[in-house]
Amino acid sequence: MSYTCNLNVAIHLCNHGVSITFESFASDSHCDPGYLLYGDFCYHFETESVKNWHDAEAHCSSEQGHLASFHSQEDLSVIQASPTGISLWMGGHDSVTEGGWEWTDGSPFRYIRWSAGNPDNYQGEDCLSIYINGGYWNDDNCEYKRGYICDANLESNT
Ligand SMILES: [Ca+2]
Ligand SMILES: [Ca+2]
Repeated sequence: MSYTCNLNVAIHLCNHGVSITFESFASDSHCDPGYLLYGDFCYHFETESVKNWHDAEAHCSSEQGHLASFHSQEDLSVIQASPTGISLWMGGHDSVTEGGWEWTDGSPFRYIRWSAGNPDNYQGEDCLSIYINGGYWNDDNCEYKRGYICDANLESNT
């Protein structure tokens, strides 16, 4: 397996052939260890250990955050990756009301970037994953074990 890692990427983000580059980030002095500051949020990309969606959210919560929510194309620009074909969990789900998507952090679910044909609720998919090659979203099987993206806002870290 060959790794392609940008020099400004923390080394723990580079595995499974994944290259995740933070386009621009300032000092991460306001973020907890393992988190990188981007915009108003601290992000942690976990690609080394995989969990089902609920366990991933539980892990992010244990670090005073949530699975990540995204609200604009600009937000999503935190993720710049080479083609990899992996999907990571984000905080969106429609497990309360089918088709009623919400973010685990309680922020409004307005911006969407579904991949073509999704959400399709295939066999009852209720959890949102982002396909790193392209950044499009899929409603996905919550029981699949995937890497995930946590975010935590700055306020909760100060
Ligand atoms: Ca669904
Ligand atoms: Ca789907």
